[in-house]
Amino acid sequence: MVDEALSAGAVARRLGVAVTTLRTWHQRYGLGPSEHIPGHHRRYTPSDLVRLEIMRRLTAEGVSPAEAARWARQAPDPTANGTVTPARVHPTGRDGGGTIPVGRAGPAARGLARAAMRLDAAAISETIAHALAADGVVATWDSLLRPVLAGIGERHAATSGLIEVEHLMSRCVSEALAAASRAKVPTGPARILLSCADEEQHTLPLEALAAALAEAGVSYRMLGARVPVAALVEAVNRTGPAAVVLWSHTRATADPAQLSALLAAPRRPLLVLAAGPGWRADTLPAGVVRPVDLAEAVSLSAAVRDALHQSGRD
Ligand code: B12
Repeated sequence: MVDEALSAGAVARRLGVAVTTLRTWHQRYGLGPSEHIPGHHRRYTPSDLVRLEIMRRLTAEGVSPAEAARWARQAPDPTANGTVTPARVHPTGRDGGGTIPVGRAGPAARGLARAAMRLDAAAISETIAHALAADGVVATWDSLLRPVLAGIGERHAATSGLIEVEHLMSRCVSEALAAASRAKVPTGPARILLSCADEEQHTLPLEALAAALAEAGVSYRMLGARVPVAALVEAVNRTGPAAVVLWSHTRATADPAQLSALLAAPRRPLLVLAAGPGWRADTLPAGVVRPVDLAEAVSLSAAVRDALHQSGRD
């Protein structure tokens, strides 16, 4: 441990904060160096560093230092050799304690985050349905749902907790997006195929895309989660889509061979979109397009549908 332990100066440089800030975090919030060798200055261990990194990230997002410190202290010890004890001890109250950071998102997102912490499904659903009706799918996704989902992910990464919040929230988001999709079923042939990569379970962004396409009057087919590549190619060959959107949320599911298989399919789509943060730009086969957000995925899909329509091929 001694070898790995760091001085306050070294930790400050790594985190990009002043040494005085570290001192304040130590004195006020107990996030100090835990390695003590008699006769030497105290040193920061890798576990201390993990806690301080959480503290830095959350305070940068606007979470109060006291609140950030509470989450930081709960972080599992990464050096505990398989015996990580996730912080499931929630400090206070019905909402399980703590908050979900939503960055600069507005009051609706804060309200949604609080409802999620309380596991208040009715309030979650009501907030999302209201936003969808008032602002449409893309704005609701970008300004309300994404910040809260990302905040839940952030908290989960810091504490290993909130799995129940993540599941309830996912369920409510799915239901609301499905209801929005059902409310405006587009007519015309479904020329856009939406699919998750093999073993990919993160479907919500694709569900948002489906609802946004429905809202824009673009027909689609949704294959959903965990689609093996052979099944994806089979669906392409049977339905001849103009565009395929393949979602990967994590590196683990982002095998570019899936994209190559689409490009090599007998009924090769005009457009193959590699969507989601899992894909690495430098590993994508030539000819694959990577949309940066929901709005771009919608406009690219609509453009391909329109091009097909104008050429009289649909
Ligand atoms: C909800 C959720 C789940 C739900 C999914 C439910 C569902 N039906 O989708 C469940 C519980 C199933 C789940 C499971 C898992 N999850 Co999860 N999950 C999440 C969470 C909280 C939100 C996912 C989401 O919808 N994100 C959408 C938005 C919020 O993502 P974003 O980054 O802002 O979006 C970017 C781009 O995607 C783009 N964009 C945004 N929207 C759109 C839309 C379109 C159409 C396009 C083109 C682009 C685009 O713009 C953004 C800018 O970068 C994330 C946290 C997170 N930050 O994403 C973790 C997260 C993705 N999950 C994570 C993990 C580890 C898992 C599990 C492995 C956990 C486990 N141990 O079992 C499994 C994975 C299973 C699998 N093989 O797929 C990690 C991934 C870490 C990594 N990078 O590898 C995350 C980041 C949480 C974390 N911080 O640890 N998860």
